[in-house]
Amino acid sequence: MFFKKKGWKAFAVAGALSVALAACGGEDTDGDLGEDPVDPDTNGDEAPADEGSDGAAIEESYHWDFVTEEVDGQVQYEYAQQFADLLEEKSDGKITMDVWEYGAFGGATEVDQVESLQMGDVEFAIVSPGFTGGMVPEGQVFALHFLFPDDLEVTQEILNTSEALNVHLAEMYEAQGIKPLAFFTEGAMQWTGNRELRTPDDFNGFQMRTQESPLIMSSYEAYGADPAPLSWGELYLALDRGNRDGQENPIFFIEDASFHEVQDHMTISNHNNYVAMTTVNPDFYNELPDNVRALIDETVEEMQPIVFDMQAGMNESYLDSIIDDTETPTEVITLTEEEREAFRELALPIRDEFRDSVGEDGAAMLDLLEEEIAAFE
Ligand code: 6CS
Repeated sequence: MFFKKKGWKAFAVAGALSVALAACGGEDTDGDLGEDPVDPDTNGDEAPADEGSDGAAIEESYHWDFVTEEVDGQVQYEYAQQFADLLEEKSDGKITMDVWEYGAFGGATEVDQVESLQMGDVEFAIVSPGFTGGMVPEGQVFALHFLFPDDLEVTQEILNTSEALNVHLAEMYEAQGIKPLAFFTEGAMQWTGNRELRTPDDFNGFQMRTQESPLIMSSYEAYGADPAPLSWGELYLALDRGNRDGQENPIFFIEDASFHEVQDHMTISNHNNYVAMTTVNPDFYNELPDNVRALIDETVEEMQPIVFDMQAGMNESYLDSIIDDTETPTEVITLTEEEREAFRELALPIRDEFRDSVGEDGAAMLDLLEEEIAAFE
């Protein structure tokens, strides 16, 4: 049984957004965005379980594919599984999904998976903006270090409510055949390395593995590193063989992918947070009956607090696993605020690089996002 939490789409800027929400059926059934107790017989809809929230029965059966960039036990895959279960339950078994681990859908890389979504070979995908820098340059806003607040609850609230992201950036993605339905954090990112990373000097000539986005690379070039993109499926071996010196990721991922086993050092830098997007092929989504779309939107909304708690729990417990691992020990250091400041100073000019490279609309989107973030601080 699910109880609706406070509506995550309680957008700060009500006007345009509530229109957008109403159009896609994303409001609570009573039209407000507050907490509503859920009738266990109906999963919170006034209609029975196999009806959409507009009350019309779902007539057809549907079977869809949902690809993720992670594997069993990791945040994205667990999210997609729970999403599929919830949708099946809400639709009384009329909607079922195959959930794919990273690499399982035809051996595709992260970038191939995005292309599968764009072509409609899969209906749903979890996409990390770090792999779409070549397709939607504005999505590189998530590559900017020290942009979002350190407090992840506040960051998630911004991801849920930002007009810059949920309207303007979402439109830019949709124009490229990728429709974001939600943005969620997978946790603060940390560095691992084959040497200690405490100051920008430590990055001098450092072969940093990054995702496939020019601005992620620029961020590390600003620290003096020598970044190069690589799919994460090849990263363990690259770190082990010394083809890459280090990488960035949330703690749960560092541990679960065993990167800590082949890295002697981890730096708690919190220089950024890892954002993922729940996305859908826009043509597929727009052609669905209203009641089916409404059920999808409702499920996306319900998953937001679930995935937040999931990443928080995993990141906390996996830090202990790394610290407690005596067989393949990793020295863990935490940057002081002064040490972080040295990186922040070098990272700030990358925002200008972002503005110069994405054009007027992208620059305006970042301006608005900065204002929204400032309003939370
Ligand atoms: O580093 C990466 O590329 C991977 N990191 C995470 C947290 N999820 C999937 C992604 O491909």
